[in-house]
Amino acid sequence: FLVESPNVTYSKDFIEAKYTYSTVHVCKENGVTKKANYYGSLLQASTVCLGSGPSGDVYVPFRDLLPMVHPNDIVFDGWDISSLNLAEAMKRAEVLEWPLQEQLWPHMEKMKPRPSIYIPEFIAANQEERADNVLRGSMAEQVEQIRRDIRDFKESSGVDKVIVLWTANTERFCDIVPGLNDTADNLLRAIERGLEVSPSTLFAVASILEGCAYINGSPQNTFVPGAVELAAQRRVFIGGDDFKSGQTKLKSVLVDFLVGAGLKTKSIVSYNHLGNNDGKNLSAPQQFRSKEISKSNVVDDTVQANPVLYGPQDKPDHCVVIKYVPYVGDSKRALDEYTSEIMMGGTNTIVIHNTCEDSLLASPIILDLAILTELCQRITFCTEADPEFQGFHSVLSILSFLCKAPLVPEGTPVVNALFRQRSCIENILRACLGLPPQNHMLLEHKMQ
Ligand code: NAI
Ligand code: DG6
Repeated sequence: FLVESPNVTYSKDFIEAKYTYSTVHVCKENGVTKKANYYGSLLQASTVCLGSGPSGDVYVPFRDLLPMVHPNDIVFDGWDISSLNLAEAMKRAEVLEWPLQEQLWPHMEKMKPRPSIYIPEFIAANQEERADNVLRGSMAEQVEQIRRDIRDFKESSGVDKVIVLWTANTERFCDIVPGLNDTADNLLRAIERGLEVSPSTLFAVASILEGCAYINGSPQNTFVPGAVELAAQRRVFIGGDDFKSGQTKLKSVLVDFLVGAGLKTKSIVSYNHLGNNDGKNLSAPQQFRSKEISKSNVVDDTVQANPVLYGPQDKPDHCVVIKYVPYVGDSKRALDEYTSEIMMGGTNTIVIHNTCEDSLLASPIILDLAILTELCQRITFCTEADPEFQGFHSVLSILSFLCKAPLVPEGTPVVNALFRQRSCIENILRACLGLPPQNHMLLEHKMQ
């Protein structure tokens, strides 16, 4: 063949070609390396407006409103029915990128979970294969061991306080049975006799008896009436239930916006699929049911607050679907459709598709829960009518912002709307400083 080109000439002895060579030189600029942060933490990564100064509004980090524990100062310990050390567990979870895992490995591999209480019928049967780190003995003996573990951790770590948080598998709901779990005494007796008490409730009892606050990050009814009564008797904080991390957090904003704007939301359909171990456990019907209940009640208070739109029996259709799809791993997909009625027979449909690492949304919430609980342990207040200083009720409803199904003292209102929940925390912390609540009126800017 012959190349016909102005850049190529043929002679008797040579082929001469003019060729422009290009390649790519890459150099790393300083400052592009990722740094650790606490994004997603209300306390560490969000701000509050203190008020106005000469050059406009003044914002401070939430964490600076009052003296709070810094997450870097928290010492961690825990239990797991799986014996893997935390480095191996991190590898199995496939959440963090490999270079990050390599950096964390030497720190994580030294941490090994303590053996835990395993009662197979409370979680999915598909979890059995990982249960190789379990306590033996009677139920009462196992609770005693958990109490010893808490004391041992407190002593060996030298920490000032211990807060216990359930972030283990979702369990099935427990029946509330008179004589079994309806009072503190009955619950303690049921443990002595080895009757039906869930592992998460056994941990709650052990923590409360050790005087440690206990938070439930999962949806099941860990706080049976007997556990709530025990916490009140011992003046120990309990909080929950179920971390409010992604789809539900958005729902508690969006429905508040729709109904608050006078649009009549008629149908909410929420699909999720995920492929992490949480998804695997939730693929069993009873565990899914716990999560379905927790995810479903989140719009109730907003709907009930608007009798202009909704009659007493009237509420939107609300459907929650969760499917286990191993391929997507921790990268959970949440697909939502909100349909509302608008003026003159019109319909407004909003569709959302959210993809996010499930675990990385939950982790900062865990820190916030512990740090806020610790702060609340140091707050007391009194009124003119009741001048004796007292702390918060043992059911710590100020944690609602962080929970899908907020636990509140009996007979008190449940608030799900996210920004009402946030204002509650902000205004209580402001009150501790003698600052008035944020009213957003900005009257000074509305005068002639
Ligand atoms: P996971 O399945 O990855 O981790 C749960 C761990 O608990 C496993 O290592 C398992 O071996 C262990 N476990 C099971 N039973 C135990 C017991 N009796 N004692 C001690 N350890 C036990 O689940 P993931 O994703 O960490 O979620 C944990 C909980 O938090 C689940 O209930 C989940 O529904 C809830 N949650 C998670 C959110 C998220 O990750 N975005 C958000 C909201 C709630
Ligand atoms: C599927 O919904 C799995 C669940 O455990 C969720 O990942 C978790 O509860 C978070 O739910 P949400 O609704 O706050 O995103």
